[in-house]
Amino acid sequence: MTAWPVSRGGPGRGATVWAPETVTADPYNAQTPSAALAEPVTPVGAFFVRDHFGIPRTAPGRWRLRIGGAAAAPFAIGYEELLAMDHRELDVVVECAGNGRGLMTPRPPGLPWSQQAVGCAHFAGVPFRALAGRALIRPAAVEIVFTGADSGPVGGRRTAFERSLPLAVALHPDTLLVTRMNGEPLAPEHGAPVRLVVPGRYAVADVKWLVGARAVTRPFTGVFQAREYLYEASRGTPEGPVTSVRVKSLITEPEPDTAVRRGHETLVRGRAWSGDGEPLRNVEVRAEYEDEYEDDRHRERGWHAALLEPPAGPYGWTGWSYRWTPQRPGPYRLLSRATDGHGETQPSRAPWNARGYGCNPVGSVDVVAV
Ligand SMILES: Nc1nc2c(c(=O)[nH]1)N[C@H]1C(S)=C(S)[C@@H](COP(=O)(O)O)O[C@H]1N2
Ligand SMILES: [Mo]
Repeated sequence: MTAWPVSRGGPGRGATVWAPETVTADPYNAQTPSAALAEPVTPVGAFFVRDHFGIPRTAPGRWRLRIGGAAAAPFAIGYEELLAMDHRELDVVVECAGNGRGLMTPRPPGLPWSQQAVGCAHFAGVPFRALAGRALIRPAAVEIVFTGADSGPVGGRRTAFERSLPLAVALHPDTLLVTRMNGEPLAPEHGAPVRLVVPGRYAVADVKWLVGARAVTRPFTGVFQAREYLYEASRGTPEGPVTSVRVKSLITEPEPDTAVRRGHETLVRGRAWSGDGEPLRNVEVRAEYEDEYEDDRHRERGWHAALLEPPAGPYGWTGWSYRWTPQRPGPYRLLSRATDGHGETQPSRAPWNARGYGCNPVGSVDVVAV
């Protein structure tokens, strides 16, 4: 696992080694430590990992990406050739569609993520569009199917991790074949040597260890497209695929269960983001005293506008802050609520669905005023 020391600063605090918090060992799944979510760019050594199968290791010198299917001029490209092409750099929030599932009741099946299967990285990559142009994709094509080098048994059959994108999304200039994350070559667990990054979509779209891209003339029906990653009202009643990231905010400071001083200003800080490059309209903060917890009658009052930092581009997250002075001694719940340019806002409770996707309730941290 890549991890390196990062000085956290502050009196009495030594260097901290970032490492994701393991959720399952095999396949490897780990979440971003909450302290790392306070960083404007999530360190690679802290970044959450979501793997369905094992991590395939391909030396960059042996890596090939095959582009074909419904295309008049299929071809394969190697790593050096890809590196020599024009790269585009973007800050992108990568969020697992199941992020927050662990907060839903009853708990849907799947990894029990709290709100830490998310991070924001600085990516550099070649727009897929540049390669698609060379392959001369046929007009009949409707989607591109992207294939990872990883595979494993699904229902008794060896299955590769494959996901498709509608042609227009695949050909969007911000859909990237990524070679670098935070200025370094991709780490093995994040898809080395090349992965797809589709800004604004849940991260299941971001196929790691990318080895194939084929144009298809009918919508793809692979397991990870048509059986998994669907919103379902109840088991077996699909309401559509997981696509755009839903608007969300998190509180990163103060930390949960810490003491704040009554009559003194406390800085409440956090991050907010939305999908599809949709700008945030606002982030609001509300402090509830213990007797108001879970009391929906009060829930529409007492929201205060937080100060937004300049956004890190259309797909990054936005830091925000609010100065709060607790008046009474005792337990408080701090809540944060982001609204995007479409007017989409975070619901007060986790929006339940059978597989636990798109869980974006208001951010929440409990503290005690002393
Ligand atoms: N090849 C491959 N790509 C994959 C996956 C996978 O299991 N195999 N998992 C997907 C899911 S569900 C998520 S949330 C992201 C996680 O990216 P990360 O591990 O770099 O954070 O990778 C996506 N790409
Ligand atoms: Mo995911």
